[in-house]
Amino acid sequence: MKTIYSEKHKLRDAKTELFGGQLVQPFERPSRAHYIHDRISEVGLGPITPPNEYGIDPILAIHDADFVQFLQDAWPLWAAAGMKGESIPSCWPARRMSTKRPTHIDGLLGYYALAAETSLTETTWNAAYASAQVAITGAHEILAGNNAFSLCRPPGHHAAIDMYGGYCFLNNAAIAAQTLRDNGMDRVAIVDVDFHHGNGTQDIFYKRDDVLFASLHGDPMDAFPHFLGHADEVGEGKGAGFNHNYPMPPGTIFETWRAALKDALAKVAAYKPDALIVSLGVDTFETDPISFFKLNSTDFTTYGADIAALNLPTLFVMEGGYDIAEIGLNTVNVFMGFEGV
Ligand code: 5XA
Ligand code: ZN
Repeated sequence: MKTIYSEKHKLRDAKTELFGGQLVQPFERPSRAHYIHDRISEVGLGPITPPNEYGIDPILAIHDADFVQFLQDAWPLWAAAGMKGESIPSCWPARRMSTKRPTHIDGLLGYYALAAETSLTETTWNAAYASAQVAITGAHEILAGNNAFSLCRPPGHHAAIDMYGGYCFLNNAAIAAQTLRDNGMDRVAIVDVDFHHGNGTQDIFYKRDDVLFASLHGDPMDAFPHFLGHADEVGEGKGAGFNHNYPMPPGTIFETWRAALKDALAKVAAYKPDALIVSLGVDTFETDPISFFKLNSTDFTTYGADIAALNLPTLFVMEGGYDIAEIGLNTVNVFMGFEGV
């Protein structure tokens, strides 16, 4: 299987994440992609190639133009306001407050952010843009008849039409899905196996029947993003019945998780999509530092084979995973299972 990878991911190298009341080194850091890249080379999974340049239009097919412009303007505005550290939101349009778009950068950050852990930096936009190109290039591999892995960094599944956070800026999987739709595919399914609910992807496709979304994740009562991902969120209007959430409690073991995956895959099979996109996060791993599922390294191989049994053109898009020493092994194990090697 071909991997699409851009060196520009290194431009996303924030120094601060708000975690546990402290500013710490972000869990989402460049070495994540390096370990995955190295493991792919080590096992000879297939070629690793740079993305093509598809420009801004496929991004604007998913995200609001004012939000995309904000991502580019945020750092210059922050610096011009004389701020010293990285750009962190500190106030939000909470219940019964105005939702008018402010002009000051502090207000804009709260307007577009869904969480405070994700600092914006001078080169964040460049990395997010490159990550989206990695996803779009992967979608074009699918259109050409090949399965592929888009080694996206920064990740994307929390980014909504006009919101960033949870380490995500542009929704890579959604942009890839829309690329498939805009190039002749009628139906696309996205299965999100990251530990966290893919709130952004759900939000983007919630009222649509041409992209089915299924997400397996930590119950939002206990886990980020806390305010979306419940089982009763099933889609709306034309999208009713095309959104499937599988929230699971702390300590969930593989057998339980796999039963949920099989249910989700059965729904995908019944939908008869032209292609499958897997939002692949390996933060379901038992020693992930910010998650609470109990999958071991072999389980990743097992569920890779489960996904392969669908026999669909499949694009894997990288999301989370923070046990960095094991991220290469766990990610590539999914592909070993998928390819039956
Ligand atoms: O999939 N999302 C993540 O791994 C990021 C979660 C951020 C929690 N503050
Ligand atoms: Zn995650």
